[in-house]
Amino acid sequence: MIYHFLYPLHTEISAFNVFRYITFRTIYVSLTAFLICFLFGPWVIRKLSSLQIGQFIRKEGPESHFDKAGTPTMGGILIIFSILLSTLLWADLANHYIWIAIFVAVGYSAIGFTDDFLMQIKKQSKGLSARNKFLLQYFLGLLTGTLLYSNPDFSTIVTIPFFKDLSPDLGILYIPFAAFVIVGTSNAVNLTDGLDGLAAGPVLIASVTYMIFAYVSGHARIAEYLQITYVTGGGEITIFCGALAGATLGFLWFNTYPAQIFMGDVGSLPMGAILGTVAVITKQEILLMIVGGLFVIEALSVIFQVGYFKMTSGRRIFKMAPLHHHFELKGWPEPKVIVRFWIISIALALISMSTLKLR
Ligand code: 57M
Repeated sequence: MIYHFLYPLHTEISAFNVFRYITFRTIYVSLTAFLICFLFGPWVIRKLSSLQIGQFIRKEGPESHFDKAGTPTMGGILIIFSILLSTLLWADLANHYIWIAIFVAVGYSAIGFTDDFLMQIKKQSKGLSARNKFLLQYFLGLLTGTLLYSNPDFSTIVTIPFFKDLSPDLGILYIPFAAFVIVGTSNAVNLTDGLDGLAAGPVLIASVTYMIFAYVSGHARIAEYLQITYVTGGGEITIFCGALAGATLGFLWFNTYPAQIFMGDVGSLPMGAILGTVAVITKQEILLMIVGGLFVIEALSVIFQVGYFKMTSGRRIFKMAPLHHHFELKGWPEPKVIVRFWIISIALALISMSTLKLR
């Protein structure tokens, strides 16, 4: 709203011309989202505690987690509220990519909220069945892919990192491809959210990385110089990445070890889905495998563990999957696992940015 109300006044007050700049609005959407989480966090923690929405800890997990039982969860409600409010304040609401990102955030947080509600409030420890959760996620992913495909300005080519001349055009198959990216990232972030701040840190790093990708791909001259796909109107998604980064940073203030609050599926599912959607909009879909490489590693550790477990009737590759539990059971203190995984995420983000030049 601020953009729509104040920028037009720049003819009378020249200083308001600054509201047209994506860089300026990205800084302030990030600060706004951060402050909303930082200021409302303590109240939300108290409210969730008073409502007794505390984390149920499964007995199969690492023993070190047992004393986490009862930690307030579903803190993702605050994250999503912060992202939506700050975006509505600072983004150009005439931009259709902004509304697609809002649609994904709301849709996936609704799935996560339902899962958390069944698990944490109705005490149905399994929550939504894996099948129903996946079907709902994929339906939303296909809807999002269709919304993008129906936009004549949106390109259906897939950018392959390092190979600037290799850009296959998927045509209508881009719809299921986009759904796969969004659903896969959503579940990978969900699996990663198993230690204090372990998901929030890499989501923060990935959202800052895609903030840069969105800005350069939405800027005609820079996109041409870098020889990357120019996305008409895609630059506004920089603002949404800023909102995600700010909200995640604010939430991390309370979710860092020892966590006072967990985000719940209501936070992890939309965070991953937003990253997947931003990767699709900015035409850096495959690069997400590097930017979000930690999420990929965590998800693959589960796939290999479950597959090997079934093939060998009970033998394991890791002490426990996802990978963060393996290191916990090897004796690494939780903070050591968390910060080392963050370091890996930062390194992967830097490598992904280098691919913009290595083409
Ligand atoms: C998402 N959820 C955390 C919290 C968070 C197939 C299998 C790999 C599925 C997987 C699974 O259930 N994943 C669900 C991960 C859970 O966190 C809650 O869930 C939200 C995110 N969706 O916001 O509300 C637990 O993680 C811990 N946690 C923290 N700090 C945080 O900031 O300490 C979370 C956030 C919380 C808390 O303990 O309760 C989770 O781990 O479930 N299952 C697993 O990951 C299980 N692994 C497993 O079964 N491995 C087997 C399989 C693969 C064959 C094996 O390796 O042998 C582990 N998770 C649990 N117990 N809870 C181990 C068993």
